[in-house]
Amino acid sequence: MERLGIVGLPNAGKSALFNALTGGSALVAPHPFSTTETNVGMARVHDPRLLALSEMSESKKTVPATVEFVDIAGLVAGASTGEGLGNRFLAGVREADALTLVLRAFVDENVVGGHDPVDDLAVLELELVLADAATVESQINKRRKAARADKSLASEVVALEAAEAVLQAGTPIYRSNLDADQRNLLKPFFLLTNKPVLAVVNLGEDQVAEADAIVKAVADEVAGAAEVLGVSVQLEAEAAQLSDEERTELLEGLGLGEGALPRVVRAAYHLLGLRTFLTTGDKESRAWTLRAGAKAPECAGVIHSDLQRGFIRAEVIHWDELLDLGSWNKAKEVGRLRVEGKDYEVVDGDVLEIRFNV
Ligand SMILES: Nc1nc2c(ncn2[C@@H]2O[C@H](COP(=O)(O)OP(=O)(O)OP(=O)(O)O)[C@@H](O)[C@H]2O)c(=O)[nH]1
Ligand SMILES: [Mg+2]
Repeated sequence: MERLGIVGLPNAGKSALFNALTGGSALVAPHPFSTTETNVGMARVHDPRLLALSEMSESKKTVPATVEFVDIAGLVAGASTGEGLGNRFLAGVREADALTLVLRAFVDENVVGGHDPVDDLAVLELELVLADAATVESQINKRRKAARADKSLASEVVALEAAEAVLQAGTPIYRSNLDADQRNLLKPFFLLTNKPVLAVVNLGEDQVAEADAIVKAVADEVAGAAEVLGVSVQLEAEAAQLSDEERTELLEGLGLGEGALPRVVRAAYHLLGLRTFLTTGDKESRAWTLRAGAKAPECAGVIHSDLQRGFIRAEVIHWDELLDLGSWNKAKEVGRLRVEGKDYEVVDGDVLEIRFNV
């Protein structure tokens, strides 16, 4: 299961964000290093397609897809050499498949720490870069030797050398000029800055008017290498406690629409390379998670291992086409259900019914 690590300086609001996303109850406190052990939780992916299908089928149950978030100990300068909770921090980051960097912008004199998100980003990235530089240094000579005996490793050494150069220049791999092939070749080394990144700027409730400018400063800095979202974490955490109606009223009243949390979850889901297929019926409509590129039997296996083992074929229709037709039976009647075999690559938004025999 892929997981998204929540990373940031102490008091950036990581645990507050984690709680708001997952409904968890991680300790949130105004002193540094409140979090010592990682907290793991699931966030629901808000998906209007699922809601529409559920309504169409008059489903008794509606089950959204979920994505796993991990709240990690805070980082301070020197973490790469074990300062603060450095080792726990690095272990937490290493186990994550992608990172959400929480950058603090909110001003609160009762909460220790700075409030320049671009500064936060620089401190975080420096430690991650230093840790990666140490990893590359410890590996590169071994891999050079191995490549003398096995010519197929030459491209890996080239990728390591490219990584060494950008890291020495202080650049995280995710923002470097290394291409996708080189970044893939580096996967076995579990470099921290080779993971995809989403930046969340934690805005104060009083910063709504300046929000765009604050977020833009971070976006300019990362120059397209990461999505950057502004979230008023505390405000949205409070909103998350309310009933659906009260929440909508509060957030829309502040001009925040549905709020930023659903966007954070969707961005995280995509960053992890996750996609959704759907099933719908009167009992249940459900969103299921697949990895980009997965074929029909693998998706059947997400529902139940028997469905993969005994897979015969899938009946498939894209969600919007099904919605236009109004029901699964109608789609069948007018011959719009496609029959797909075991080589069919399921795409995001497909609605499936699996035929199987065990
Ligand atoms: N004013 C304001 N305070 C916030 C906001 N987000 C978090 N805080 C406060 O900041 C403090 C730290 O929040 P946490 O979520 O514990 O921070 P953390 O990043 O998990 O911190 P560590 O676990 O210590 O690394 C708490 O007192 C929160 O109430 C915000 O958007 N506005
Ligand atoms: Mg915390």
